Amino acid sequence: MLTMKNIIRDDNPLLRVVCEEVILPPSTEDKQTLSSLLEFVINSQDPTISKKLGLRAGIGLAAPQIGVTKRMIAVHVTDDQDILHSYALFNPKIVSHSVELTYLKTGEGCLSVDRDVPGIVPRYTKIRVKGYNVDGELVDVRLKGLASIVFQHEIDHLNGIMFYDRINKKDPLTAPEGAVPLER
Ligand code: K1U
Ligand code: NI
Repeated sequence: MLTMKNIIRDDNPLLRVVCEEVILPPSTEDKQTLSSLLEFVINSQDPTISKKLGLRAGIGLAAPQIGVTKRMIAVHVTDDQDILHSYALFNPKIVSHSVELTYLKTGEGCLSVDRDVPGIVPRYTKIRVKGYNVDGELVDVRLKGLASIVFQHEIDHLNGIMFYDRINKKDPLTAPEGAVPLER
């Protein structure tokens, strides 16, 4: 079972690696790694388990954050309509996206970053993602709102990109023209 000890921090160069595709059908080891990512995120949202294990609550996690530089992510997030978006995917890929941009009004956090980094992180409002579940079956999903933002944050990890790389350094709190703020 993963704990905070398994999560590397942003001084670790592994978070800057462009991760390798997972060979499908997945090996038993890759399946275990993928399942452990989702298990961590679910555990981190359970008050009893997270207190016992000392977990920081998360809504997503990517394999490089546990030092595994392979293309695997987990997302477990409930949207504003109380719909749960729970996914564990190999080789997730954004196949299309909206022109419109959005951003979280409160900014983004990251389990690999132990400090607050204020600033607007522009994201696509809507995305379509294809990937493969733990059994190696194709998953094709359309996402909007917070789930879309979390997917983009996790897929960025697979490309060695941190959320603060996307904050405008000269003007961190000015949104791109037309970008729609999202409250959560
Ligand atoms: O990738 C990660 O480090 C996880 C990260 C995902 C994320 C957060 C915010 C915007 C985009 C992606 C987190 O989960 S940080 C914790 C967090 O934001 C949160 C935790 C519990 C409830 C609600 C939010
Ligand atoms: Ni992160």
